[in-house]
Amino acid sequence: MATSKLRHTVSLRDALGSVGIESWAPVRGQPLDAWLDGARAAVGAEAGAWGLDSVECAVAVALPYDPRPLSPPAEPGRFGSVAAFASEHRYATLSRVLRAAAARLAADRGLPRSATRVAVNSRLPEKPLAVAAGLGFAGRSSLVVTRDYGPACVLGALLLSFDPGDDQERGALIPEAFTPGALCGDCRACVDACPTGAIAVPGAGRPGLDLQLCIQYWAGGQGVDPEGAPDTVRNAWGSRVYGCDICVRACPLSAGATLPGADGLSPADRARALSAVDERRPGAWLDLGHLERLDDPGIRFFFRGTALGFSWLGPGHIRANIGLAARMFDSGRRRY
Ligand code: B12
Ligand code: SF4
Ligand code: SF4
Repeated sequence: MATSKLRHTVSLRDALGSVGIESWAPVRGQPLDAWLDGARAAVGAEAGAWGLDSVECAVAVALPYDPRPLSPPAEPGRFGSVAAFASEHRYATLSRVLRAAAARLAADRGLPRSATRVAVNSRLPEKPLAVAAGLGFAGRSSLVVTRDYGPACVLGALLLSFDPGDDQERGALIPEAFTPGALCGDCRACVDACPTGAIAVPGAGRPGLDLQLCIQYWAGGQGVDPEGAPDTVRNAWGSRVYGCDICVRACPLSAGATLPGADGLSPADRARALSAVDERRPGAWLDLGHLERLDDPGIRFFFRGTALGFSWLGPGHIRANIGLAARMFDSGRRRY
């Protein structure tokens, strides 16, 4: 798309920096075309709504978080945990700041807002875009291990129907970066840490992640019933209400998100400061007794606007997660 001004004053770096994004990289040319082909296949009829045919530059973005466990509240009670990516609504925060950056880029070029699209936890292939951009490589856990934060980050994409120019590309590391585990070397920390054996042992034949064994597949997967999870998963459930931080926490490269800089703040601390007050819900610890007493409208109200409020995760699913967490808590199996 041609811009209405010959010169612009707001670069990609300005726009993303002004909203607090520290890790990002653009994809253009042939790598972008290859990604767009995959994206069209992934979203099918929604390709038009995403404006995929007019994308000239796609920017992959990572927002870090701290995956380490917080101590449960000191007061007596039965508490269930929510994983770090969802205890505060990181997807909402990233989406909001990217929309602000996109609006600034478009306005500076005299373009309508529709010249930009933002994708966060969407149906678009966000992990392959991050790898194509050179933000990181596909880890054994199947998560993108970013250079800056390891897997301890959520990902997003800014799709632009113009080329913002002037910013350097990193480019994918090497083709192997797209194959889960190929660049992990001898490390198998996530394989060993996963409580259900969901992550393939190197050289064992079975590739990637076994979804049927992943706790979060059953806690947050679309259309699955957590009560139907295999015993291996139910026995390792702990008192989780939603999410599992174990493979992220185990990765040595996640230290990049939590190591404090000279000012005492880590990238995860700075990213957390971007959250609006209403994005800091539902919190890392939830009172299981209270949740067990809620009816469906009560559950909907409690989780509205949080990462557990997505339409596909109805109150019945959340109630089943709560029931499993409460049973595990009461039987003393409280691993988080
Ligand atoms: C469905 C989904 C899940 C499912 C299935 C995950 C899976 N690994 O298959 C469940 C519910 C289990 C899940 C769990 C989690 N998820 Co999730 N999930 C998604 C979602 C919405 C879609 C992914 C998907 O299935 N796409 C469709 C398939 C066909 O595409 P694909 O995964 O890219 O795989 C294809 C190819 O790309 C290739 N491939 C396979 N694996 C990989 C890995 C890489 C890196 C590459 C390049 C290619 C590749 O083979 C596939 C066939 O073509 C994405 C958002 C998104 N749009 O990517 C988040 C996303 C992957 N999840 C995310 C997170 C944070 C998590 C959890 C850590 C949350 C938690 N704490 O509980 C766990 C981690 C579990 C794990 N070890 O993967 C982040 C990952 C961030 C990162 N650094 O990588 C994402 C990107 C959301 C976001 N925007 O930040 N998730
Ligand atoms: S999210 Fe939990 S259960 Fe799933 S692969 Fe990671 S460690 Fe294993
Ligand atoms: S923990 Fe090790 S094996 Fe797993 S993704 Fe990180 S680097 Fe790769």
